[in-house]
Amino acid sequence: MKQYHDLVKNVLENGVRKENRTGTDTLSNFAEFYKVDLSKGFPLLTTKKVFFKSVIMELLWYLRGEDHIRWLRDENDVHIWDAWAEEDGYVGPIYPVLWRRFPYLKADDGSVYRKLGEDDSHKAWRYEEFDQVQRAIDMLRKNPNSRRIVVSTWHPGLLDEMGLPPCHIMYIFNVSNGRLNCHLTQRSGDIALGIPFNLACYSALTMAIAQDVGLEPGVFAHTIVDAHIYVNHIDGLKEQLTRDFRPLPKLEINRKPVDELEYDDFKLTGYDPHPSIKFPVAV
Ligand code: DHF
Ligand code: TMP
Repeated sequence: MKQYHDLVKNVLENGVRKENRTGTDTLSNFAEFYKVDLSKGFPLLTTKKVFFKSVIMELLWYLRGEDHIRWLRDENDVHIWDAWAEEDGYVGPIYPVLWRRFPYLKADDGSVYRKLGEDDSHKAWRYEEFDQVQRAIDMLRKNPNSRRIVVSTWHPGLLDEMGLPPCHIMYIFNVSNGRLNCHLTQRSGDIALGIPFNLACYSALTMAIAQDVGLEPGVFAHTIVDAHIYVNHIDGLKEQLTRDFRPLPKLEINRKPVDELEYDDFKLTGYDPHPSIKFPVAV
């Protein structure tokens, strides 16, 4: 994928060295953007092996609405979230909860906030959960031209309860010529480690939702606000840049409602990558 290699080159050449909370410095560019056409193959990098199973399991875990990693780590042996979880698997209200059970309050009269200056002490407030993914699917069916098909994961009131505040802070679906496009806004992106996963995960999500609502997959577009390379990833990435591109694999997803999808419904063919490259993760 040329787009990914261009991103790597651009940050290697122009990145500004920055300290950060992890103790490993980064080279960082502000506001990077690229897009890929999902009709031209599935964007799983071919210049290093990306673990497809981990990508899909992470996506299915996001769709489950849980606040712990037990299904991912203990039942499915995927360990990419282990470092951010407590021993019993608790990670707090991160993506799965924010996608499927975004918390808010509602009063017995239907109001969802206290109007400025209002005395609401006579109202009973209840905890409610908002399923943003289901709303997106419903809107894509009923009103695909809507420009409001947004899933947002930034909840200031919950940040202190999270193992890691969300990096993917919103995604927007957009339908054009019967094709489903998705734009992801990422506040912070680890180019060697996280980005190849994120790009594949959201591309698979777009394809999974497209088949459910009867659209063709379109474009995946990605904005990364702090796009960075950890300095201990530079050598590995330079090695990766010397490798030649191979044809992209194909992903086929069985026709099913998104909530019924399992790993075996995702069929990847023609994936023949260069060997994996070990990049240490900054926790
Ligand atoms: N922190 C940092 N510093 N960078 C990240 O990319 C990151 N990603 C997170 C959580 N925190 C993070 C969630 N996503 C791996 C991939 C994605 C991911 C977390 C970890 C990872 O370890 N990938 C390895 C092994 C893959 C596997 O075993 O399946 C890789 O080589 O790609
Ligand atoms: P931060 O919260 O200080 O920005 O650190 C988060 C790090 O994790 C940062 O390097 C970005 C990276 N990251 C990704 O690139 N993709 C992901 O999906 C996640 C969860 C994190």
